[in-house]
Amino acid sequence: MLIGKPPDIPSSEITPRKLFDQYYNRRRFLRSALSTALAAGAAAVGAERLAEAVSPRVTVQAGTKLQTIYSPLTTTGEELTSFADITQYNNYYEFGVNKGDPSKNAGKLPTRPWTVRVEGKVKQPKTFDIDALLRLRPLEDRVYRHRCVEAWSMVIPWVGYSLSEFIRQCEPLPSVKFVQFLSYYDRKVEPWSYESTIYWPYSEGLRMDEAMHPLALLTFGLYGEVLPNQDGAPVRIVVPWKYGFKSAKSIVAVRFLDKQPPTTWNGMAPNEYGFYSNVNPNVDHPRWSQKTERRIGLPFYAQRRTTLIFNGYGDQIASLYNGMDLRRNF
Ligand SMILES: Nc1nc2c(c(=O)[nH]1)N[C@H]1C(S)=C(S)[C@@H](COP(=O)(O)O)O[C@H]1N2
Ligand SMILES: [Mo]
Repeated sequence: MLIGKPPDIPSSEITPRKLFDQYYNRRRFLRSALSTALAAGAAAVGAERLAEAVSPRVTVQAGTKLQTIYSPLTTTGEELTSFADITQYNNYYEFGVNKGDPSKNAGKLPTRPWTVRVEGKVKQPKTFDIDALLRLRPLEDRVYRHRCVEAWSMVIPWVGYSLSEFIRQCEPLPSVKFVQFLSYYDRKVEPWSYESTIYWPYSEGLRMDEAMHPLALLTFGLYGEVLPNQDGAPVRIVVPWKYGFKSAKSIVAVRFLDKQPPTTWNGMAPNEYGFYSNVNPNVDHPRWSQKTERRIGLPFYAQRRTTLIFNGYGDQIASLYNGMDLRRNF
């Protein structure tokens, strides 16, 4: 974990929330030291670039800290899910179908060098280097609820900035209606992908107005550190009012389109996974209820809770769906 246990607090009293508050306080003092560290990191990346021709693609060391600022868009009031649960209970089918598989198997995902291609209806196609993306905007700490379509949930302190900030840099044409995200796929690195009959690479998409909403996050880290590979390193999408599968991991391409793109889960089972997939307790999955969810990491008697429409973000995003039948457009 990120910080050691302060000597004056018994470990029984340290909730993840307390840990994070302490972590915030410490960071206020450490900020200048951290920006120096970030600059040093950038220099190291430059050196790595030179070595690229002779050395294999590499993974950025787990635990690398990111310099962050507070975001008013953070969701407050709920206890954070522990770092252990966030990084050991994952859906990342390229690395296996069981929750514990990605943390065991994703170690070899090469996260440097890494680029994100921008394609489709844009002023000009371009490619962003991950380290340029990391410096595009100040990185924010944003705590969001995370609701999987499988009816479990977490509260995750992500690090990133609004996807809209990135999209503006992509210069999409005025005719663009949708944006598609494509995940990294290499069957040699991800032989577990054969366990499922999904169409690879993993593909997801959003309507442009959804993607431009400030809550949609281009995500580089969690708990103040670079994303662990199993959580979608080095860059992923997070859309907190939608089921988790809309949030594609390890993005290598972003495509701007005038038509709705094909997406992995919708293509596999369109009656089970709609394109919109807004969290909605009133529309059950054909095989199970969506009315309640299980909060991961709590004692079993405290796990069950009512699922909130739009995962509780309705005040901010419901107007995106004015006049739409959410049963039909599930
Ligand atoms: N490339 C890719 N992205 C993915 C998935 C996946 O299997 N492959 N699973 C999705 C699902 S179903 C969920 S719930 C979230 C899980 O994110 P987490 O493991 O960081 O909690 O990632 C989503 N993004
Ligand atoms: Mo999910």
